[in-house]
Amino acid sequence: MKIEAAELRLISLPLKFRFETSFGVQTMRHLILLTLYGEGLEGYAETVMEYTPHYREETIPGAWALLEELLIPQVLGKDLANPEQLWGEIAGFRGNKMTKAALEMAFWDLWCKSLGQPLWKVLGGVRTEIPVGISLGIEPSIEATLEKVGQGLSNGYRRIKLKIKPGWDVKLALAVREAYPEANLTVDANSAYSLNHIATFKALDAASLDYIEQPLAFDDILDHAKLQAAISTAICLDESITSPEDARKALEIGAGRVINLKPGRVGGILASRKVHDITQSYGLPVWMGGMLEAGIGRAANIHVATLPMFIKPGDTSSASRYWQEDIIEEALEAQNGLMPVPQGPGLGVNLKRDLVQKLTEKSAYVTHAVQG
Ligand code: OSB
Ligand code: MG
Repeated sequence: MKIEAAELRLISLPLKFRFETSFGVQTMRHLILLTLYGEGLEGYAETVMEYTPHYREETIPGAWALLEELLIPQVLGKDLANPEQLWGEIAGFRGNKMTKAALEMAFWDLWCKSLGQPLWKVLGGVRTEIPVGISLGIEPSIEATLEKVGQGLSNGYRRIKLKIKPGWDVKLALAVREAYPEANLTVDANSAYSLNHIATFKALDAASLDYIEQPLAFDDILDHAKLQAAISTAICLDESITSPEDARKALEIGAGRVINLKPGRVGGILASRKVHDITQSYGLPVWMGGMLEAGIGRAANIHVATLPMFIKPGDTSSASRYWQEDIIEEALEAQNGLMPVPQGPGLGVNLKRDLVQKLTEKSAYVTHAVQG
C-alpha cells in the first residue's frame, strides 16, 4: 500500500454534556481528522489528545505540526506492506504516542480496506459486540449524580464510572453505593491524589468499587504499587501506561490489577495488542477506555475491544450520548449495554462529508515526502 497524499482537518464538536474531571471542564471536543489516500482508497483517523496538555503531554497544536512536517512526509510515497512496516519508518521518533497512533489508525483503515476485511477480523478479535458502561463527570451535587447513575443503569449500561477529586470522593461513592447496592461502580481520579491521601482510599474500600482508576500521578507506578498494597480495592491504571513496557513493569511491581487501555495513549493498535497480550500473561483483564471520541475514534476503539481480554465493560458508550450529530454516517449505539462492532472493511464507517466540511476550522493537504 503506497500512501500518496494526506489531509488534515481541525474539527471542533460541541459536547451534549458538561464534562468535569479533576483536571478541568470540557464542553467541546477538538480533534484532528486525518485522511490518508492510496490506491483509490481513503483511510481515516481521529486524534485523541486534549487540545491542551492536561491529561498527558500531547496537544492538538503539537500533533498538527508533527503530522504535517515530520510524520506524514516520513511515510509518503513509500510502499508499506502492513502496519509493522509503517512503524519501521517512524519508530525512531521518540514519544508522541497519540500522534503516531493517529497515523497508524488511518493506515490500518486504508490497509484493511485494501484487504476487504473489517479491522476486528484482521486483529484477531473474538466478539461481534462489546460490553460498555459510562463515565460520568463531576456533577453539581450528589442528588444530580444519583439521577444520572439511575439513567445510565436503566439504559442498560454495565458499569458506571464516577469522576472524583479531593473533597468529592468518599461521600459520593458511598451515597451511590447505598442507592444502587448491586451496580458495577468505579471511580476515576485522573491523578488528583498523592500517598498523603491513603486514608481516603481505605475509606473507599467500603464502597465495593470494581476498581479505582488512576489515583496518583500521571507518570507514576511506584507509589501506585504502595497504595495497591495498602487497600483492598483494585487499582486500574490509565494515564501511567503509555507502552507495552509500561504495562509489563506496572503489573510486575503490583501497581494495579486492571488496565484501562486507550489505543492512542499506548501508541496505537499494534501496541494495544501487545498491552493486551501482556495483561493476558498476568491473567489480568483490560477494558477499553475513551477520550470522548467522535465516530472515527469510537469505531476504532470498538474494533480493538473485540480482543479476548477486554472482559470488563469499557467507556465506549453510545455516540448519541455525546453528540447532537456525529461525523460518521453509521450510528454507533449500544443496546442493553452491548455495542455492535461495525462489519464493513477497515473501520467500517463513512464520513458525513458535508458536515465535516462545515465543521473544519483549518485544513492542510500534504503531498511532499521527506527530503534525502
Ligand atoms: O480518564 O478516562 C479518562 C475523557 C477524557 C480524558 C480522560 C478520560 C475521559 C473519560 C471519558 O473518562 C471516557 C469517554 O466517555 O470517552
Ligand atoms: Mg481515566
